[in-house]
Amino acid sequence: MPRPWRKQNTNQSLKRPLIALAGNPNTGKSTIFNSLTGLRQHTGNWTGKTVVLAKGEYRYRGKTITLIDLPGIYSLLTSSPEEEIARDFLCFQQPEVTVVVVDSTCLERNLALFFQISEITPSLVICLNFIDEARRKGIMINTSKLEQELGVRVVTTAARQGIGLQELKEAVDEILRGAFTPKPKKVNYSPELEITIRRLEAELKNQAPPNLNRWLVLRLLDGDRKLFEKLKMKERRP
Ligand SMILES: Nc1nc2c(ncn2[C@@H]2O[C@H](COP(=O)(O)OP(=O)(O)O)[C@@H](O)[C@H]2O)c(=O)[nH]1
Ligand SMILES: [Mg+2]
Repeated sequence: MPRPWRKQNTNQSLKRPLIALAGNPNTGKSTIFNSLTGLRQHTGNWTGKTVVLAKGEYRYRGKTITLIDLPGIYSLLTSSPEEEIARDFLCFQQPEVTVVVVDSTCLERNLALFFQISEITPSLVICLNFIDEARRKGIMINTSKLEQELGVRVVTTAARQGIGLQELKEAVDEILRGAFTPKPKKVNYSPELEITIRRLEAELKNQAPPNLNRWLVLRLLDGDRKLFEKLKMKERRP
């Protein structure tokens, strides 16, 4: 099966920071991708349309950044092809930073995905897009409070109008140059589950590939066989 998301094994591409755009469908990911990379990618979200990952580049503060437009997803827990591609990309390609693009007019539903992704990687920026629509609807968002609560940078954008994209690039770069270390708020499960997670993490430490994360441990506890097989494949790879 072709895997368009696998990193090319060239020194050139390995040195470049890899940034992923993740989020629900229709939150403006492709609009942001197109603005930052200058590539023309069709926007629209009929089924299957964005399953092949779009990859582009932008330059910021002397760095060339590789940007990936992940397919729109609502959750990491079901197994539609889109969700599997996005999940596998985040788990196995380990982008340096993932930007979770959120529709500011329905924050609650969109943030559910943020919490799932934060179990895969802490290296996150939240992009509150559609801020123009939110304002039009009289929705006010206290971004500094949200930053405190969630432990990551929150940037507001109106991507169609090109507003806030400079700030978004800066928020990503702050992480890349070590000026800010995101510490996303952890989801706390029941004490029993937390103990089991820790035990499994400790047991797998010496066997599992280095990209083992809390989310994978939870899926293994769930008995996700397919994911288990993928992990074994990763282990065998030199
Ligand atoms: N009003 C407004 N429209 C936006 C904004 N960002 C994207 N759009 C529009 O929303 C629609 C969906 O955007 P798209 O980039 O395809 O979303 P994706 O599914 O996340 O890739 C398109 O018609 C965009 O022009 C924004 O910040 N404000
Ligand atoms: Mg899109």
